[in-house]
Amino acid sequence: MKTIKTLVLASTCAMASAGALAEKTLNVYNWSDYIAEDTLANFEAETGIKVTYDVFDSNDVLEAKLLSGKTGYDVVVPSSTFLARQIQAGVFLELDKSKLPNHKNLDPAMMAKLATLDPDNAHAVPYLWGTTGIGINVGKVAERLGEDMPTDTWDLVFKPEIAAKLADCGITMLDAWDELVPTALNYLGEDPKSTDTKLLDGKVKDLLNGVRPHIKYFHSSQYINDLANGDVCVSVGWSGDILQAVDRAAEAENGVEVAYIIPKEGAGLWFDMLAIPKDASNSDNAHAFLDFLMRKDVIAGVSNYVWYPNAIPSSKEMIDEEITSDPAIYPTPDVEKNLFTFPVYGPKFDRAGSRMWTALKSGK
Ligand code: N2P
Repeated sequence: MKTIKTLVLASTCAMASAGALAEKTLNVYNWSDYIAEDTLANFEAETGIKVTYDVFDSNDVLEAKLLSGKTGYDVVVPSSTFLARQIQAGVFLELDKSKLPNHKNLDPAMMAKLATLDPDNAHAVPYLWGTTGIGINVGKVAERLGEDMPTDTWDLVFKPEIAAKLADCGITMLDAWDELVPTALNYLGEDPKSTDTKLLDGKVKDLLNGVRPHIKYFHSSQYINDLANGDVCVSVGWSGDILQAVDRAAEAENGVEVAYIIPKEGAGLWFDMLAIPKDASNSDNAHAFLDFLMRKDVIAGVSNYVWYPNAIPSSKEMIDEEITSDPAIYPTPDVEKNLFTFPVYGPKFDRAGSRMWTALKSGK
């Protein structure tokens, strides 16, 4: 009898401490190079919540985990167009806004736009946003194309005779067909939001196949260091990541000068969203983390570190002027006119797009 009581007591204690542990943990899955050095430590120090932090560099990878139904994560960061169809698939918790007092800090105009993808902004809040343009090694590109050749054009990566001249120093592309296809469509003078599979398997595929021999690799994070070290010289990439390369090269004083370009033909604009998967075991902690990231000092620290703008207008005064005054980061109305958003793809075009991309990458 005594033994049984002790056992019961022991297991009750074990359960209680497991509960306490669960209450103090948070599993976050975010893009790589997408948070300040001290953000997580500051959150842990303020809340006592221990964060386990994993990174990805592809919406497809995140989506596969979300659709499997068991992510093991409490906070994830899909781009808004992916978020829209993931909401339809029912993978997120509805946010409890009573646990998000800093929600009022979000930019109302941006929230109104995002509500077209997430009605009532019920499932997500914006984290950071940016554009998909081109990073170049200024010196090496000028050596190959001549000082007078304009670099503010997608010709650098989409025109075979120009790409051929740059191939020896390395052209790279994001491994994200959902961004490259609209970018190619826009370059071709078509609607970047088109979901016409004839266009995809015709003009778009031909354009990409035409430059395929000149592409060194398709990857969505390696190019930051490669650009900074001078190992590649033209990368289709994300604004803040290329600006991190600019910064890393300058810090290294290695003679490499990197620049970020929003080409004159236009570039894609996207928003990355914080959301809580339905299987989250620590949803209160997830809300606490979202709320922390909507504090102006916290998110200003992130923007200062990763060179991406955020969705909290009052944080702007705490962001380095070097960043807020750069039209490639905070697009001026003139630049904005040239930006387009990506479509939300349905299953048919999604299958066609990834099939085309897989074939392209393998050189078929
Ligand atoms: C972070 C890049 C995230 C931007 N390195 C892609 N949406």
